[in-house]
Amino acid sequence: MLIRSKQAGELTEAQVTDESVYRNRRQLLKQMGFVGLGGLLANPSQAGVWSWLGDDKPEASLPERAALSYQPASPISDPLTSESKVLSYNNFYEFGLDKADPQQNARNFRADPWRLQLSGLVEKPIELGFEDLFNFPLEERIYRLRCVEAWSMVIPWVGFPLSALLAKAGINSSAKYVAFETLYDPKQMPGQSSRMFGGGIRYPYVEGLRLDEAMHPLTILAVGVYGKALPPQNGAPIRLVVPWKYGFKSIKSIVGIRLQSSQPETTWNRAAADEYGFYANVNPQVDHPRWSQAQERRITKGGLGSDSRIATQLFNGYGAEVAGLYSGMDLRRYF
Ligand SMILES: Nc1nc2c(c(=O)[nH]1)N[C@H]1C(S)=C(S)[C@@H](COP(=O)(O)O)O[C@H]1N2
Ligand SMILES: [Mo]
Repeated sequence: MLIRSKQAGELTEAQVTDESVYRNRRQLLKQMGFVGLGGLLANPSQAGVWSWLGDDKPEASLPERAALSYQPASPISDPLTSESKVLSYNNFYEFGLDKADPQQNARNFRADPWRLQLSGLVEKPIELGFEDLFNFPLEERIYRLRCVEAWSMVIPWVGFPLSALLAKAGINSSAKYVAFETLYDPKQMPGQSSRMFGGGIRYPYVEGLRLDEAMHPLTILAVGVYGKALPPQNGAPIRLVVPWKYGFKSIKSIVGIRLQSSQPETTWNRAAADEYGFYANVNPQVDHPRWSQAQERRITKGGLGSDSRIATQLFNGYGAEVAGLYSGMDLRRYF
């Protein structure tokens, strides 16, 4: 992991320093007051400070996440879900089915080096390496995340609009949909090599959006959460976030993005077409065949009695921004 400065190609000392040593330096800097609330801003003038602190001992803990520099979000009225909950209560079947599995089983996941390919109906295909992912102007976005399982969180992501990447490639006029694909690496992702461990879905995990949904300003590619690079369990190094749709649309650890003319297959639709549609817009009036979607359990801190049951909102509360994408569509049929 590394600290990314916004200037392209510029290496900070963190990138050329052994991770465990760097981690301890950061700890020290924090105590010394060099690391502010918003995280350590990547700033070349701080490089000199690192070098004083070269000989502290490594410690064993969860992998440190690199601090990012970004434009902060304006706050929203919903209280944030705690960072520890966001990082420990996950759906990422490649690393197991229980909510606590991804954090445990993805500990040693290697997100660097990475290769993300943008292909299909574009003027110029693009390939991004790990460091390129952090070279877009990063913004914080505080979004509600509503899982189809009827729980929800409020999460401060750091990322950039998907449209910024698509625009770089130049979209062909025949493109109507965008297909996404997660890394396929059964050696690193135990769920991909065991039906029991991985829930029996077909891998790699795939997802898709209509082009206008993909270009919508609320649709982002996230590279961070809570001010730092994504941890593996949340989809490192880059994942989709589409806040008005059920969480399963927000595909993690993406290696492929393809523009195409036909509607892409999606993992959950393939697994159970009567339960999970292509659109998957959050809708309290369209129940899952096996449970109601009228309400949700809002997770804030976690712990006994801290969750609350609240009404689910159409389009997860983003109707003012996105309802126009679906005007004239029967949302029961296109669920
Ligand atoms: N590749 C992949 N992406 C995935 C999933 C998954 O199992 N595999 N789970 C989805 C589901 S069901 C949800 S609710 C969100 C959860 O994101 P979070 O763990 O970061 O909160 O990730 C989505 N993206
Ligand atoms: Mo989900």
